[in-house]
Amino acid sequence: MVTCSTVLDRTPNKCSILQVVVLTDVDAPVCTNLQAALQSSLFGSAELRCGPIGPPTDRLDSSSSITFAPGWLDGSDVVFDRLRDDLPWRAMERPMYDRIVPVPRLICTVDIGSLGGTHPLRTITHALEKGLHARFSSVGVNYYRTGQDSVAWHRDSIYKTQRPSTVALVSLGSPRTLAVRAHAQYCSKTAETTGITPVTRRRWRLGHGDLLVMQGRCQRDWEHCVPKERAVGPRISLAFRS
Ligand SMILES: O=C(O)CCC(=O)C(=O)O
Repeated sequence: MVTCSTVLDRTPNKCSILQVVVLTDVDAPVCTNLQAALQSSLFGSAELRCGPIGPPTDRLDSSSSITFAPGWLDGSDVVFDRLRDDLPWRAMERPMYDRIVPVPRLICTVDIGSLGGTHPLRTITHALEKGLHARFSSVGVNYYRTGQDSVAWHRDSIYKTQRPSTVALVSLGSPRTLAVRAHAQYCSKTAETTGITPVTRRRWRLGHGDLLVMQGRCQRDWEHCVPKERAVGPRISLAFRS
């Protein structure tokens, strides 16, 4: 079912977008069972358990840091299967130049308060809130059906709040690369004021049950993406934003 349609201004010589989003409910999961597509990790089939969250593991600069915790979530197989099967996945379209193009992944936003007390997303949210001293009322969930699904370079829109932010990504399913690079404005401003261009690009391989947290000015001064890849299985990412 299409829940919101795009409206184009079709005045001659003009094609501007008045309203941008097309959301289409996707009835059936699009991929095969995780077990068939993924070699199960050592702890993937264990009972759900979240690990501790330590201090940042990587500094991007003096105000932005990354905490990478491989294998943070035990029991990831069950979480993957449940989210894939139960969430109301939606296909989305967006304008790009003068065309409307599909967003290359399925998406869903979950209101944590609407979930039952034993839902795995609640358990994960509580562990993240405790470990990061942050509040997360909703979670954006991405479903990458194949390696051709991806997310382009972007900053999460919370950067507009001007405050330091916390974005926690929990990765389930096939490993994918998360790349981070300095935002163009930040690069030129830093180079102008200090004469030094910041270290521009970092990458992390996010596997089944891994956690990666971006903190400080990561969303303002840096941008991130999940590039397309060949021959990878399905992946779900949970994006918690403070
Ligand atoms: O899938 C990921 O790990 C990243 C997701 C992301 O960048 C986003 O949802 O904005």
